[in-house]
Amino acid sequence: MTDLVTLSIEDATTLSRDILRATGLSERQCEAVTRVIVRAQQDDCHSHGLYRLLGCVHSVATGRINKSAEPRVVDLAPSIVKVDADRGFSSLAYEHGIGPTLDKARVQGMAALAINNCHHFSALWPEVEPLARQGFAALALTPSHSWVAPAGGTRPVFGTNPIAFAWPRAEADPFVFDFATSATARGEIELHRRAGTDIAPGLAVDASGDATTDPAAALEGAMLTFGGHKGSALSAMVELLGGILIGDMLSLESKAADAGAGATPLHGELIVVFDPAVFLGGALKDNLHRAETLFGAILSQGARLPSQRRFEARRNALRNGMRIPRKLHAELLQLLPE
Ligand code: NDP
Ligand code: PYC
Repeated sequence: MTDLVTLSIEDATTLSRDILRATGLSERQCEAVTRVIVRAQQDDCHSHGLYRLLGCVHSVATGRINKSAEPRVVDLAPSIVKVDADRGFSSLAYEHGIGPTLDKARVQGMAALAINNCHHFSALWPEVEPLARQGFAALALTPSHSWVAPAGGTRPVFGTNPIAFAWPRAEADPFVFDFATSATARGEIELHRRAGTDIAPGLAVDASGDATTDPAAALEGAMLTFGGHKGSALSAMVELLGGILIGDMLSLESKAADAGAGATPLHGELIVVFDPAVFLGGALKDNLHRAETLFGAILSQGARLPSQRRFEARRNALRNGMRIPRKLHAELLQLLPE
């Protein structure tokens, strides 16, 4: 017996939907959350794939998630859409707000979607990659709970604060990156704790501020930013743009509001969409072609583009299904109704 179980995309979708339904979450939230979870799993993003169902179920059980949340879309300005997620998961709020945001970007050349009051747990690339496939460039960022120390410090201030970016390519998968501004996502450290394996050096300090490779000590202490002061400054930027600018919580405030419940963070998210067709008009094609020169210069020396691994994993999952640890599968089955 292997330690892995293979699931088809249909199996994974049904499993996720049934688990979420059993929590009492509205059908529309179950569907929206399932879409991002299955997309992450099929791209081999284990930290934000089916594993996240454990966190979602726990979060609903804490009573902090609004199970019947109805996102409210507000046309705030010629280039700004705001969505109040009504304390539901971010995924449904994103789905409500992105259409009107794209409409504005097509007219103004750029537009922002500010999501407020959402519980956020997902990878960000599922929010920007589809936009690049429609010809837009897009940037997304969101705070989380304060788990990360600033460069030079040892006490948590920042969230793991991911930034995702996508750029359209006419004849290839879009250029997409998506990473935490911490040295690794917290979910990756949690997976090490579950597997009983050490984390790499340089990712975290323990509660006394000493370097650690013990995942449990790292989760109790503070994670570190990537690239020292550079990741630290980017993380602060995420707090300012994805928190203060849109009138929502900082990661420090989200963590305080959670009061130890362990629910997914409650805060805001900012997505900025650019329409190259408006910026470039008749020169669009030539300029997008120049971007290909850049990608070619990267690839021609044996380097890879971000998301290349994901796209390959996705093609493989579509052919052969996705593999998850047997232990996780057993835990997930336990969450299904009798
Ligand atoms: P990783 O360090 O695993 O990957 C970051 C990015 O770098 C990916 O786009 C990846 O592409 C790319 N990449 C990795 N190796 C290379 C390479 N050798 N050459 C070129 N590109 C490369 O990400 P993190 O651990 O920082 O984050 C994982 C996920 O966690 C993200 O999806 C993020 O959105 C999510 N997250 C969500 C949070 C939230 O609050 N909602 C908080 C923090 C993280 P590829 O995938 O193809 O390897
Ligand atoms: O993995 O750091 C993380 C994370 C935080 C919120 C969702 N994912």
